[in-house]
Parts: sequence; structure tokens; C-alpha cells
Amino acid sequence: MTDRKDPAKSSSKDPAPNEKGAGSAKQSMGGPSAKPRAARPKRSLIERAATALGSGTSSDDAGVRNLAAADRLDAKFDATEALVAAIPENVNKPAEYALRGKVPQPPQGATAKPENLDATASTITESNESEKNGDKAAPGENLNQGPLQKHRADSLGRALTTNQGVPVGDNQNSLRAGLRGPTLLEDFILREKITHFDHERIPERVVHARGSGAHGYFECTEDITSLTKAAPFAKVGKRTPVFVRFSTVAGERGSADTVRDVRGFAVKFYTDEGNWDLVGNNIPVFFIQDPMKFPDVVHAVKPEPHHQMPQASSAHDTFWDFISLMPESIHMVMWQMSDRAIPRSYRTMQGFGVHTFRLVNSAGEATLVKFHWTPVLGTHSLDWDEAVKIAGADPDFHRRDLWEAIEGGAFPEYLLQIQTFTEAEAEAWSFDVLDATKIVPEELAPLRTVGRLVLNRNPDNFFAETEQVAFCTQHIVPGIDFTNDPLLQGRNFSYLDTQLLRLGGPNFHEIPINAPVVQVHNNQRDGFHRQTINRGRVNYEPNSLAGGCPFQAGARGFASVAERLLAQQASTEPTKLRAKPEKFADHYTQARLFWASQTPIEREHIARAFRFELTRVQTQAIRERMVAMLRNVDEGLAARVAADLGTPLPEPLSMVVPPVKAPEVAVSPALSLLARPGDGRILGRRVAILVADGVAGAGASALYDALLLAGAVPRYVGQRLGVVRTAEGDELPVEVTVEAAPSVLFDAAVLPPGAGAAALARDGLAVEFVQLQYRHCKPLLVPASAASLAVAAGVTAAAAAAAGGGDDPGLLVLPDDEVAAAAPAFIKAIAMHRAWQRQTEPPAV
Ligand code: HDE
Repeated sequence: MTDRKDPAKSSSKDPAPNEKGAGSAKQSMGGPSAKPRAARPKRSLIERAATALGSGTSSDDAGVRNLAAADRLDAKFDATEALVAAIPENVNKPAEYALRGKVPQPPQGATAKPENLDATASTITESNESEKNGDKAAPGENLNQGPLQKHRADSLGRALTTNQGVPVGDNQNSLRAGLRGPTLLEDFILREKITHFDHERIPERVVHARGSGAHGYFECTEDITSLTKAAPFAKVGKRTPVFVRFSTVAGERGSADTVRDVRGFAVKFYTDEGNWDLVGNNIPVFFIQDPMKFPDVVHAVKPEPHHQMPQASSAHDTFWDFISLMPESIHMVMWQMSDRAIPRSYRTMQGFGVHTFRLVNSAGEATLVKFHWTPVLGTHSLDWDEAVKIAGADPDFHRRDLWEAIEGGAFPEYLLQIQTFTEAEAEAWSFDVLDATKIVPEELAPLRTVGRLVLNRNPDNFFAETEQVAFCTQHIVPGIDFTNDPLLQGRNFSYLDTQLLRLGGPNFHEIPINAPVVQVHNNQRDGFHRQTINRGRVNYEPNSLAGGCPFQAGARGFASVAERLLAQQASTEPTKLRAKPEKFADHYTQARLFWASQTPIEREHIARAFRFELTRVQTQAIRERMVAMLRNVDEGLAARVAADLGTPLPEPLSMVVPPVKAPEVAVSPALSLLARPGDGRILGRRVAILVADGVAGAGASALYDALLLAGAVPRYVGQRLGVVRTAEGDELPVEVTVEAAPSVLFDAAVLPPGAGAAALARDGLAVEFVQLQYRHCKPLLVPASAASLAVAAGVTAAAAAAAGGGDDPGLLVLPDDEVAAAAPAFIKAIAMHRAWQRQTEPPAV
């Protein structure tokens, strides 16, 4: 056991006393040695037997039992006396006070070891085992922790039972008084089943209700122990289990995945020093600067309260009314109108911790930090027209993509990158790092890769895991700390509060997906749905009746960074106030930086997104106010949106302070979505190979195999399920149809080589399939023999390319005999994601 006075001397990491062969309380574990006990009066046999029946022996003879119990109670009594005496006083009390101006360090709690484990037992009858009771508590162990295995249920070979374990004989008929008689209230089996069903739902999350989760691990890849002592970074190569939940923000639990919205990227690290939740988004800034405004921004974006429309969309009056009155939101809104808000996949979007946090090393030194998750497959998004159509064709598009990628072994992977900077550096910048509407440009603090996140296991049960997982920003571990970002401070209150209601009380940490993998020991007790059966009579600290356990961890425990708050304040500033610092008042500099850093096609998409959203707004004055706000970001953008809305250019909105004259960074290429094309692999990309009778089977199947080998998901797409006859006289299976799996569900397409194209050119659905592949700028492989289908779809560029013209890198027009060998070039085009250069306004097809 550790020395209370010098915890640093401890060789053991686990604060639990070694109970195996428990020593005497007189050999106190760091506490002063026990004083000799005063003689005590013997209790009468009757007195002792009253509490001891059945204890210690299972003899049927009451006399034998009573005698055994009496001896054991005596021993318990003696051991308790010794244990309590081993802690003669609370020696740690002085360490709670700053005496003579010296701030104390919390010491480890005083503990003593019982000479007999009965001393801390709730009851000496605990050794009476049964099939239900099992063995008594293992000393120092909370068996609720550890792998999820013990919580999984599998019904192979089992009969149906009620929740009480009673076998259910008939699961088809309720109990009736006669064949045509009324159903009986007595039918407890029916009532239990229906009641449980009626209570199956819990309140959905107020925001981020729609989500998908996966298990995996975080692996530390760089030694940053000089920056942080946080458990996941303890050693290069160390793996920490994680559960990740991706989500949309505005929509309800059953809403579509591909709506224009911010995405949640929440990671729960089950570290060996407790759970750390990094609850981030796929956009590095937020709408507001103060938690006071969170209910307002969420109310504004949610369906309007009178008619509950629109679902999962910001394209309505209340959202833009609010935003146009909240210039601090403009930076976030620029990101939200960009393609970042319509990701291709959870596997191809970034994640950000958003707030500035602190890393703390073992010497207690703190460094400011921003967290970034970067997908190794690159950042890729959908086209807006495509996103809208996917919402109908497959509302589970992102959920399915994540699930299938993991099932198929294409494990999603992200790098953890950090930006670190000192308080002095932050002080010198023109923006405030405590303002969640601002980024720290990479030019000022470069990204450093420190680890990787791999998602390699789908959950067994959506509700038990993905729905019940409870992320909380205040779940941090030693080595990580907060800053005074007011939004973060507000979140630290809000997340606990929300889980209490959503998960029905204060024991949500015991739900298997939320339970840490390390031991949990404290004196919190009771409450709805309590799972842990705590042994003993002690539920307070300090105590001596349980040998001081569980004890305060002292230097090994979490300690907040000792920040000098007053030093940051002007001497005239009141200590308690409601106001924001001056740098928070600059709302436009970074919105301009974002705009300046976008490529032309990204700018085009942003302008169109503003047009779409504001066209849906019904109130002209709100549209105008938004355009007036955009004038402060970019005159060209404002003029374009005004023209598209058919509205004259209004006066710019007034600004609280002018934008920074010479900002540290004017253009940051890293802010472009296209700056991270990925590692060239096409894992999980869905590729349609259109087929019809007469298709050249050899070419089609060679491509199919090559795509499969590259980790993509090729599918033979036809008009009807079944088979098509190939030109060679074989058969190819039709796996999906153009009706059930329309174009928008595929990243690329191959038109059928051989004689198949003619039939498809007469099928409106097949023609539309090709047309939308083209409109959405997806790679298209067009064998010369399929030119008729391309032309029917209006893809005249294919004809041009066939004739030797055209410079569309996504359009591969080839002689039929080159199709089979075209796989590498086609895969390269798919890895490029989209041939945006093809896009015209309005769309050419
Ligand atoms: Fe959240 N947020 N939030 N948020 N948030 C919730 O917690 C809240 C904010 C984020 O997959 C809720 O369990 C307040 C920023 C994610 O389960 C709730 C404020 C960022 C998730 C809540 C913010 C986020 C949530 C709803 C302003 C990006 C989903 C249900 C002070 C860094 C986590 C729940 C999951 C969920 C409150 C602002 C991200 C109500 C009060 C900024 C990814 O507690």
C-alpha cells in the first residue's frame, strides 16, 4: 500500500489496497500505528445471534450456527475497533486550507487495512453463497467495469421467457375467456410484453438526435509526454479503446443523413485513468460565443414551433432571422453553406474539438491546444442536388456507408492532429482563442500528428450502445484541462444535465457503453436504476470504519490547472460581470479568411447554398438583411446572392468593430475542402457497372474484379433482378436495379461495353442514371459501344471525347477492347472524387 505522506513513493498505480492476505490494522497503511484497544464489554449471545443467524456456516443446526456467528461477530467487532483506531484523527484536514498564504497540494487520503475483511462487510452472512449471490465482493474490485462481454446476450438454443425468466409457452395468443371471449387482465405475459413495448422510447437528444456509432481504438503515434500526461498519450504505440458517434444536429432521430447541416464527431476514450470525451463537430467554429444563446440558435434552426416544419433544414425564416441578427455567426455560416455541411461520408470528413483546451504534463505545466481529426481517405463532399436526392433514395446513406465499410473491413481511419501554442502567443494574436467563432490558422500553429483513430467494430445493438452513449464535455482525465471559453464552460454544465433527463437519472455512468474500463469507487449511492451493490456500511469520506477507503487520490488524482484569473483582468474590470472581451467583437475577419481560402468551385457552391436557403426564406426583409451581412464578408458574394434572389443590393450591416486591418493570415489553403484529397485509396466507394443483355462480359467482370481488389464496392446494375446474357453467351448477375439503387447512391459508373447500351438507352430510368452521374461530376467510363446511351443522357461531351476532344478528367471514353485494362485509370479518377470542372450553372444536362 502507498505511503499517505509521500504518494510519489508508491510503486503501485492501482490505489486499491492489496487485500490478499490482509495484514493487521496495527501495521497501518501509512496512518499512525494503532493505539492499544480499551477492553470492551462482551455482548450477550442473544444479542449477537440476533444479527448472525446463518452466518459463516451452513449447518442446519441452529446452535452450531449461532456459535460460529458469535465467534465471527467477535472477530468482526475486534477488527473494526482496530481498523478505526488505526486512523486516530483526520490528519489531512490542514491540507484543505491555504495557511499563511501557502496553497496546499491535496494529499492522498489516510487508509488502514482491516485485519479481517469482515470489518468492512455489510453483513457477516456475505459468505453464504448461492447461485444468485455468487461469491462475496472481491476486495477492492468493482466488477461492473471492464470489457462489455458480460453485458452481451445471445439467445442461440434458448426458449423465450418473460423478463422474470418464466418460459413463455405461447407467444401467439393472449389469454381469453373462451375462443371468442374477452382478454383477461390476468395475462401477465401479455401485459409485461406490451408494457415494455410501450416504454421502449427514451427522449431523443435535443440536438444531434440522428447519429451512428462505432467502436475502435486510438493509437498514440508520437511521444508528447512533454506536453501531456493524459493516459492515451502515455507511450507511442499505446492503444485506448474508443466509441465514436457521428451525428447531424438539427434533424430528429429518424431524419435523413444527407441534409445540409453541421456533423457531430464525438469520441469517448476509455482510458486507464477514466473516460475522456472529446465532443466535437466537423466544422472548427460555432455559431455563438456565449452559452446563453444556445437555446436561441437551436430553437431558430429547429422546425418552426407553430407547424413543426421544416424537418432537418436550416432553409427557413426563423433560422435566417436569427443569424442575420447575430453577426458573430457569420464565420460558422460560411462553413455551413460550404460543402463541408454535405459530406460524402462520415469517413471523409474532419472533426474538430472547436474550443481551445489545455494539455498538462506531469510537472503541471499547461499548453493551449486545439484538436483536429483528419480522415486518411481525404475530405470529400456531395453535390447539393445529389444530397437532396439521396435523402429520398436512401435516408440512411451515411449510416449505411459507415456500417458497411466496417463490416467490409475498410476500417475508417483518422489522424489526431494538434495545434499547440502558448498563452503569450495567443495574447499577441488579433483574435481571442477563447472565442469559439474563431480558428487558429494553421499558418500560426501548424498541425502535428500525434495519433490515429481506427473504427473496427460495429455495435451489437443500436439502442444499447449508440443511443444510450452519453458524451459529456466535462469528462476529462488528468493531462487534459479546460480553458475559459465561455461556450465550453456552459457545455460543461449542460451535458451532465441533459444525460440525467435523457437516461433517467444519475446512474447513466453504469450503462455498459458509458461505464469506464477502470475501477469506479466512491460514496455516491442510490438513485433510479442503480446497478452496483456496494458492500459495507460506509458511504462517506473521511472514514475509519472502512479503513479510510475509498480514499482521496491526492497527487495521482485529477488537478485543475492553477490559473491566475485576476492577472488577465484590467484593474478597473469588475470581477463579476456580463460582457465579452473586445476581440470577440470582430465578426468578419475570419469569415473573410475562409472565403479567401476557397477554390472557385467551392465559392460557387457557397453562393448557390446561400441562394437556395434564402430562396426558401419567405420574408424579404430577412433575405435583405442576410445579403447586407454578406457585404461585410465579400462584395462579390453579396452581389451574386442579391442578383440570384432578384433583390437590390442593400446597405452593408453596421459592424461593432471594423475587421482587423492586417490580419496575421489572409489566405489559408488548408481551409479548402479540396486541400485534403486523401491517400488515393477508394475504400468503400460504390461503383455501378450498368449491364443489359449483350454486355461484353469479359470487360465488365474484369473491371468488377479490379474494383473489388481496390476495396471499392462494385455492383452490376440492371433493369430487373436476375441475370443478363453476355455477348460471350455467359450470364452476369444483376445485383441491384436502376429503380431501387438510383444513380445518386453510386460514386462512379461504367456504361455497358458491347451490345447492352441500346436497350438501356430506351429506359428512362437508365438514361436518368447516366445523366445524373454526369451532372454530379462523377467519374464515368464510357466504352465506345455505349456512346448511344451517353448521348441519350445528353452527355454529348462523351461523343466529343470519343472524337478526340474534351478535357474532362472524370470522363473516360475508350474503345471497347481497352475497357478491361482501364481499371487503374478509372480507379485514379474515382480517387479524385469528382470532376468539378464539368459543372456548369445551370447544369448542362
Ligand atoms: Fe452540444 N449538446 N452544446 N455542441 N453537442 C449536445 O448533449 C450544448 C456545442 C455536440 O453524439 C446535447 O447528449 C450546449 C458545440 C455533439 O451524443 C446537449 C452548447 C459543439 C453532440 C448539448 C453546445 C457541440 C452534442 C444534446 C453551447 C462542437 C452529440 C444531447 C454552450 C464542439 C453528442 C446530448 C452525441 C450534444 C448542449 C455547443 C457538439 C443538449 C449548451 C460548440 C457532437 O447537452
